[in-house]
Amino acid sequence: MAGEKGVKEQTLVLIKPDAIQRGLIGKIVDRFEVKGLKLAGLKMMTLDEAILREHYAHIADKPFFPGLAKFMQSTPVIALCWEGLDVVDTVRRITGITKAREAEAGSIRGDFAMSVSCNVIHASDSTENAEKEVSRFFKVDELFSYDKSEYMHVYAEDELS
Ligand code: IDP
Ligand code: MG
Repeated sequence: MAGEKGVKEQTLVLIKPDAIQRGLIGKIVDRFEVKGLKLAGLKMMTLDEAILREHYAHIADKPFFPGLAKFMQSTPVIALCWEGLDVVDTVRRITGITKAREAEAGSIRGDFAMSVSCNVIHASDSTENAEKEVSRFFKVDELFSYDKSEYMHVYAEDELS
């Protein structure tokens, strides 16, 4: 059974600096688009210390954090808000596990990366965190609500309600 948000559930993806440098933006966006997800927001931004500390609060005391922060600030990142039924879990599955060289083939990290820290994208790990992260990276007027005609082919009628 779908979560209470149904097809309007949202999640945050960040395209990280390694993917920007390696020219993978289009390929990464394509994975989510062809899956049938709806893009609700997209922007390029540089991450300051404050947003990084908040976003990575759960690992801010790890020895690798300073290196990770430097990496995440080495280029702008691209923030995307994707929408769909159970989208948080779906996007995590498409993303693959943190240690990219061991991530499942077919996942984005499994197909495009080898590193633990340079693992091409971030994806929210729970519906609770997704809500916080979407509002951390997007202002209300940067998120868009619109009809996607393709949805009538992506979902069954009862899943859309
Ligand atoms: P996740 O991105 O798969 O959710 P988290 O544990 O939330 O993984 O860690 C956030 C990010 O911190 C990872 O995507 C990766 O870039 C970096 N990271 C996590 N663990 C390590 C590590 O052991 N060494 C270096 N970087 C790490
Ligand atoms: Mg995480």
